Amino acid sequence: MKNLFTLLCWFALTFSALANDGYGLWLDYSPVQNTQLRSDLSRLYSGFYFFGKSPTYEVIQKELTLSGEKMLGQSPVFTTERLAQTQVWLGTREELSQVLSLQQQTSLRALGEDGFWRGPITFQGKTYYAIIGNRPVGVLYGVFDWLKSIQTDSFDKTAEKTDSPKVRLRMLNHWDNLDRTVERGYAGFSIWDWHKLPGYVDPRYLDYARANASLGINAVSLTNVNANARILTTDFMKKAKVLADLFRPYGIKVFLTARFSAPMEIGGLKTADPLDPAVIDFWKKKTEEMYSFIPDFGGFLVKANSEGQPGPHEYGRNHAEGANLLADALAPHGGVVIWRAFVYSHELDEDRHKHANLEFEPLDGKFRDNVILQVKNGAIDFMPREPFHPLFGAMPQTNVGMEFQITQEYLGQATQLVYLAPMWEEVLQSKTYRPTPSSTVGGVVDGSDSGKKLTLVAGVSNIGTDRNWTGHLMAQSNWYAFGRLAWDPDLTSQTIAEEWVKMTFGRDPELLSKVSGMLLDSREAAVNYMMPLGLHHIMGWDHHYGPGPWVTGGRPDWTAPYYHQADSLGIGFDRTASGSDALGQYAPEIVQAWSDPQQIPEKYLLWFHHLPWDFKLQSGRTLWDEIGLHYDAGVKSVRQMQETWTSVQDKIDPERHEHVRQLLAIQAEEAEWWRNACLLYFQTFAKRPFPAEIEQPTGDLEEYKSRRFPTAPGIRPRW
Ligand code: BDP
Repeated sequence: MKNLFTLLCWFALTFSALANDGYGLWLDYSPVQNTQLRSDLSRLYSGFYFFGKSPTYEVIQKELTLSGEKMLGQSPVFTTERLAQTQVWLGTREELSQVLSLQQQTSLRALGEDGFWRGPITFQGKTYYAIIGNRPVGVLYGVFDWLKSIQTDSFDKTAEKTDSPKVRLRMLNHWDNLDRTVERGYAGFSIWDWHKLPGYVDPRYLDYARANASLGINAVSLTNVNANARILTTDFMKKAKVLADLFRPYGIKVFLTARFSAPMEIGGLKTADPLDPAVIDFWKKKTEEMYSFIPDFGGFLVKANSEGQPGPHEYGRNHAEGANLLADALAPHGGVVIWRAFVYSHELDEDRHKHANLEFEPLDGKFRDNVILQVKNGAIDFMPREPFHPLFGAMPQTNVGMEFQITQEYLGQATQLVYLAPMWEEVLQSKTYRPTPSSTVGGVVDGSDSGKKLTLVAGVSNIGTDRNWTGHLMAQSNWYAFGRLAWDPDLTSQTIAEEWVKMTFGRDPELLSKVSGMLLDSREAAVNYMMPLGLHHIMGWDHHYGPGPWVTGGRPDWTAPYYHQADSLGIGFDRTASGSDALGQYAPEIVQAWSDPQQIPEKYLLWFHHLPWDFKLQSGRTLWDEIGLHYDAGVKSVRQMQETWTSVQDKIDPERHEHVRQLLAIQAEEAEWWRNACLLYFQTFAKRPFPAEIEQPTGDLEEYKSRRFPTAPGIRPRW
């Protein structure tokens, strides 16, 4: 008996040592196997010298300690002696000025405040490896980049590397409520434990900051855009201050969401009119108080006059007047207002697609310089595929930032593997033709086409209290990809996928090509089994889980038939000049090409056109048949993903493999559910048989319609 107990303990210990629950993200630092590299690194880790002092350098020391122990089984040596024992030099351009040539200093300066240089420097006959930034945080970014090069097998000690972000604010938006529920959160509860703050500081906050800094994310908004004014009370400012202090050495600034009616809710005023002197004074004082706690506070993120949130319209004022009120309060402190363009009226719009442009374009030039308009990637709402939002390129005198959704509200939530970088890449690379004929969304957003300096890429976070942070382990790749694209919107989804796979699962070539292949195919698979050929907004009511093309009731623009418009003649939303003319909000080049159903990319077909079921597509097949083929192809792609995953079983630790295996099985069922339910429903209009080559949809449409998910996660709070 005793022996059995000992054996069980041994097993438990051994397997817990092997177990990998994904907590370490892409920063798990697997051991370096290559002997030459090991010996080079071992030498480098034997002598780090910092040219200055900074809390950020302490962060770097911790990261070097962790990485040294995990990659080499060796603790780094931090020397106080600059020359003899030293192998690696770390510091800012200014700190290293005595050892850098003027030319080196000039080229470093050109990299901007977050840029870095790393490479060999020869000084008095000895070569050092140096990592230099213009600020300590640039050094931190350089160190993370160096560690990444080791983890992705691309470190060359003789090569120089420079990099700097193309976007100024690289920001996560948490939709976290003060009671720790997370709107559209699928990974547990909020990691911000407001109740225990400021007294208790969860160590997880630091791992969160590390992960963000490793990607160059430099701003976080902590609270839900459907905001609670309480966050602006003194008690909560004290709590937010603790987080801001923790994040500062990692180069991360804290933002908070501001509820427009806060002057009434916590200020005791009778109005929140942006032109009222008492309201102006409230915001001025509130902002001053905020800066007394957080001297580098980033600013406010605001959702106003959208989906029931209060805003300037209540007082007959426009969005610019609302935004400028807060901008003026923040300006003396260097803060920024991020004003969301996700608006649609309380009354039914003729086409919700048009609303933001109708409301914001006339305000171009009216916003203060410290306002950024944060625009979702598409005009409806984070659908699996949307054409880019027509506001990009349409407001040349305004700072226009991007809002992506990392949390997979409409893309499988936490039960589906959907790598989102291909979607973001597609949007960023879309041609806007404005402000210049060669402009792209990415160019408008990063300022290269718009000429703007105050640039922003924001992503709605998918982070929660689950051990693996993101619910689905593979959704870590979306946090990773978001950060990388915010740093450089020109990166490809493939490059990013390969980096992430190497850093997460290791460098085995077969594993790399198979798992990155799965990631890269996954988004198109989801589009196919959910909303192919430009279909959109046909998901389940409210929780948005699963199919719901039949959903009616409430506001028409919250229902599915409003968007798919299926009838006995055909399907799709006519947004051309003969319909709502939302298409007319794009540049003439796009209007011309997309007005023609034969010329528009088929992926956007039903987004802009209502077409007969027998309309012929490029394949020569009818629209009805192609819809069926797309749904079926989506299901088959998921099954392929399952097979691929099985084939790499011996290359991945059992815990993470099994986690993903189970979720892929759920995904396969959900994909079939989407296909069957949507095709059976659309068939009631099309009245045609399914194409013979697809797996024939099974199940009972009435049963699909009757499914209810009252406990689905992430449901929005009721106003
Ligand atoms: C929608 C979400 C809702 C958010 C809203 C927003 O369903 O929960 O509040 O976006 O972005 O996609 O404000």
